[in-house]
Amino acid sequence: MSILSQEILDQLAGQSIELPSWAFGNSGTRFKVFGTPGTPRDPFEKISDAAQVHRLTGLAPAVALHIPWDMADFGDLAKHAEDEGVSLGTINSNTFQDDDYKFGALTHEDAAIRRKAIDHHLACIDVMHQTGSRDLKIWLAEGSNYPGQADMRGRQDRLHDSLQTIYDALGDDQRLVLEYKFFEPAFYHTDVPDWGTSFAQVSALGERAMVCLDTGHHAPGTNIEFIVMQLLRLGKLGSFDFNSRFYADDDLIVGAADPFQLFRIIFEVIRGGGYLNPDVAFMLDQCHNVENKILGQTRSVLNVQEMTARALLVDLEALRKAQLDGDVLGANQVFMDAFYTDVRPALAEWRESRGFPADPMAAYVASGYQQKIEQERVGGQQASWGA
Ligand code: PSV
Ligand code: MN
Repeated sequence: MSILSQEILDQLAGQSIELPSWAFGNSGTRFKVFGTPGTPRDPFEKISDAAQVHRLTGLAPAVALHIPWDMADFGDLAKHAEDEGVSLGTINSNTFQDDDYKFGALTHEDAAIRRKAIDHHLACIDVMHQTGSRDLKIWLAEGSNYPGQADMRGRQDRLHDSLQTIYDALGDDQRLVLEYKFFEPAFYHTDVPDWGTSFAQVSALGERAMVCLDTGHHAPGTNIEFIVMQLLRLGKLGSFDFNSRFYADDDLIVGAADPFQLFRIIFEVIRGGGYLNPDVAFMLDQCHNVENKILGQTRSVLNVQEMTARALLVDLEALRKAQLDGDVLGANQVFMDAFYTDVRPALAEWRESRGFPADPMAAYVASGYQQKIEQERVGGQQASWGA
């Protein structure tokens, strides 16, 4: 008998994780972006690659776009996605690669530059109407490098005004999710550095404004699962950008650096009613600088599934009893017993029973898809984040 009960398998069957289109393009560090044979040249090829991950795992039915990196005829792109068996998901705005935004975008002192940044978001909302996307995700590269350089209070006030204008332009079934990040590219102050600031800003906008929690955007040692708990408690956790960090915003494969942290986060998602809750989007925000990109994404969704299965294994009754009894080590053991359970054989068996490969990583290698794209995608400009 499987160590995963039918009830747990049913819960796992509903899991979906959105992939970032940019994970399939070239990426790197500020030192070098490496090209790779077979890298997509346009959003259509990115979608085709993302669809492989869904075909192999059944876990990744949607793909997030980044504007303007993924500019296309969006009707055609949505049709292509549908033909490939996936859909278009969150639209990410980009106000971090234009010279005008050197000193800010939505917070800029100059009303004309703020207007330009707002208009970019209105254009993103137009894209959302064409793609059928629900969420507009905003991450701002805004802040200052030296004490005294900027009027932090004024910037916060302008940020509110700009966000309100964008929020008011959303359709009734669309949402704004505001992502925070503690530093980089600004090194002294950042305008949306933490969940509290994001929460304060989105709370002032309205019900359909939520916080996006990128797991890589916290200082070392931060108890991220506490933030997850708090945002769920406040009804403001809109989405995750999953990835791993060792040092800063490394964007490595989720669950690679600290699987136990991913387990703890997912446990709190389940505890707080955020699992299989359409209000909380599970997304990846990763780059694959040196590893195969399709395999990197496949590994990532499998890692999320594995830690979800383990988190669902926590014996909640026993845990609660130990907590109420003040049994510190007993409670911890219940928690750790679930974490240490190897669910991989049970998941492989279950995958096969549903018509997916037991080992999606090996199945990709054997599929010949990689050789095919390396042969076919010759010439043109490989997609990249353009850094
Ligand atoms: C910023 O570091 C970020 O996490 C934001 O989500 C961006 O949209 C994404 O990375 C891609 O650059
Ligand atoms: Mn992110």
